[in-house]
Amino acid sequence: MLLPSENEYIIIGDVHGCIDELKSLLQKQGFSINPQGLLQITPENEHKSIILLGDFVDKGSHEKIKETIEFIHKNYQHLNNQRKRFYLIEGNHEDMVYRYITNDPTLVITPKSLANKEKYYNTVALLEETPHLHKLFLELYEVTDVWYKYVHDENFSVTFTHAPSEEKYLSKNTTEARKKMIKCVSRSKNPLMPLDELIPYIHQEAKENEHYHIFGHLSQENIRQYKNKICIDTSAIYGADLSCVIVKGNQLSFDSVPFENKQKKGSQSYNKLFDF
Ligand SMILES: [Mn+2]
Repeated sequence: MLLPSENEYIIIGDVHGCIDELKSLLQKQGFSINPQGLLQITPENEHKSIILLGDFVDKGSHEKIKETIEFIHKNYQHLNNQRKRFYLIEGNHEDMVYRYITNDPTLVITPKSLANKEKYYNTVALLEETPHLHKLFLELYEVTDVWYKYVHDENFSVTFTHAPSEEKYLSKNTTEARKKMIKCVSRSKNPLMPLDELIPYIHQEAKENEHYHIFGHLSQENIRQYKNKICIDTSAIYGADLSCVIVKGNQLSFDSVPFENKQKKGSQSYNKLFDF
């Protein structure tokens, strides 16, 4: 979906229940939050829009995932009241949680998949025991998009997707392309393979131009950029940072906030992108 180019965008990487860090990052970017948990629109920030790059659920604690869903839902309605200011991109975690809670018939249930459901998709149990959150999640899922594209002019554009994907799939709406933009080949199934070998297309297709592709999904120690390819998943839930990119006119800038230790962090051995 094409984004209106006259606005400024704050695009935030994989939240995974890091609600405190999400609020801190938004506050750092000029949004104060009122006692009801609503982001305040002011003359200083009214031209700014917020995009979450996918994977706002799972990995965090149930308590924090609950707060995250409620905060996003409330502010999605609030910020989009007058014009659209809040956008959600679908990540593989939203996709899988949706499939589990709607009993997707294409999900093959095996002992392994049930173990995975508990291990990787802990939001499912939370939604199954909390009808109110189940409803909020479904409403959010319905309004997600798989990609957004910002075009400033013929020299500068930015495409946003959750996962890195080959360029031939970017901004396409076929079932295959949508799948590829939501999830790439799994690292956990190929633990010994360097990431740059696992998804070689990302560096091979990278170009020295200002038609950027910004994605998350691959938790990294810091923002990773190679030419026009940028990963902004900086592992908030693993105790590192929650990061965003700000798009204004034909300029990109970055910002981050650290993990606040208000919930247990996950453990992760980093598999570095653009490690050459
Ligand atoms: Mn992901």
